[in-house]
Amino acid sequence: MNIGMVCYPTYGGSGVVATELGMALAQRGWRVHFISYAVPSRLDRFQANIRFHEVEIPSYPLMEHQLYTLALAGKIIDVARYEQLDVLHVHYAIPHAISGFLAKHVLERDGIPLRVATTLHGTDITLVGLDPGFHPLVKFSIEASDAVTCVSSYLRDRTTQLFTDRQNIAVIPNFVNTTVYDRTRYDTAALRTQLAGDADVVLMHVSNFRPVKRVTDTIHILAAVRTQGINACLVLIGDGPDRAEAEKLCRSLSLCEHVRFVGKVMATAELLSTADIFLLPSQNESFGLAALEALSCGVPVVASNVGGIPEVVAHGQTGYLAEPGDIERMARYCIELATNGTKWQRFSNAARRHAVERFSIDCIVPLYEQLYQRL
Ligand code: GMT
Repeated sequence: MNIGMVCYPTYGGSGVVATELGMALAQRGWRVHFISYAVPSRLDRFQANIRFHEVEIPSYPLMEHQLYTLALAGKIIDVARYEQLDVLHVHYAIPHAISGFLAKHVLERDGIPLRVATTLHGTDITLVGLDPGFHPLVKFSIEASDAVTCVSSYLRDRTTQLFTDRQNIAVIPNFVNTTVYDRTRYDTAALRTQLAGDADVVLMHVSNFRPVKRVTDTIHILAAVRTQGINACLVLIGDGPDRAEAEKLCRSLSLCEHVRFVGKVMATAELLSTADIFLLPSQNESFGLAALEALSCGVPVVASNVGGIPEVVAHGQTGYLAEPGDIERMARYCIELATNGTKWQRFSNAARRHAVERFSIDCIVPLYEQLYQRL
């Protein structure tokens, strides 16, 4: 089967999931065609069965704004026609599902059938899709897709509350490559020293530093942990709009020497494997893929009790959850894990087990395969 995979190529969860899915499918014998305006960040090497098709956006003096939605539809039509796509899988509703719909109907006129599956990831439903200008389009694209999936039950419920009474929306949770995200694979001692110096406890956070991630909360948590006499440091991986504010906060709290800004790194498994606790204090999160990757590396997670996070992190077993913004409680949970080695080990083992048993490629990718077969 030939599968077209449309996603954002940038540093973000939906693109990561699409890329990991495409790579897993290719390994299982499917032919996968990625379609985007740049090579997805995790598609970092040649792989048999995978092709990348770049969407080029034409410019003309008359057009002040780029026509990405149309350029993408045009590229989908081209790839579907010449590579004989059976299924198009679009990740993130805006504008991918609209481009997919357009392409499908253009092809239909030429007698070429193309089935479109849409996976909703988060802010396409909870934030961007709610813009009054986008809402009718997102609603339409959900209803017009041949299949729709959501990455958590929470997101499916929000989708039906906010957009549609469509019944057959499947929940297919995100997954993690538990072979790559496995701390026993890496000899992390030297890396940990490079990242964290002589710190006894390494807190870590990975995100795109958008306001919804509440990155500055991680710095306040570090401050609260350190006031208890714990020699902790914080490693921040990623970049985005709130980085400058986070750096400023470190300076004002005199924490610069204990906070390491790593910037954007695509291969996070080895870095995560050096951490003791992963922090995800988001305001909202439909799933929390970074938390799952941490769990797979045996890193307990302290996170917000919002959205789909409780479907990923089991409170009191693989980590702890608190209300968003409750820095004091999150810090208390970190201190508990940092000062009780037996408990930390128990949580770490449970975290790894939870990831392997519930969210591995073997558990989740067949659900997508069944969906494609059905389409
Ligand atoms: O940040 C987003 O909302 C977009 C998306 C992305 O591309 O980064 O993230 C969402 O999708 C991820 C993958 O399914 C989920 O793990 C994130 O929880 C979700 N982000 C939010 O809901 C804020």
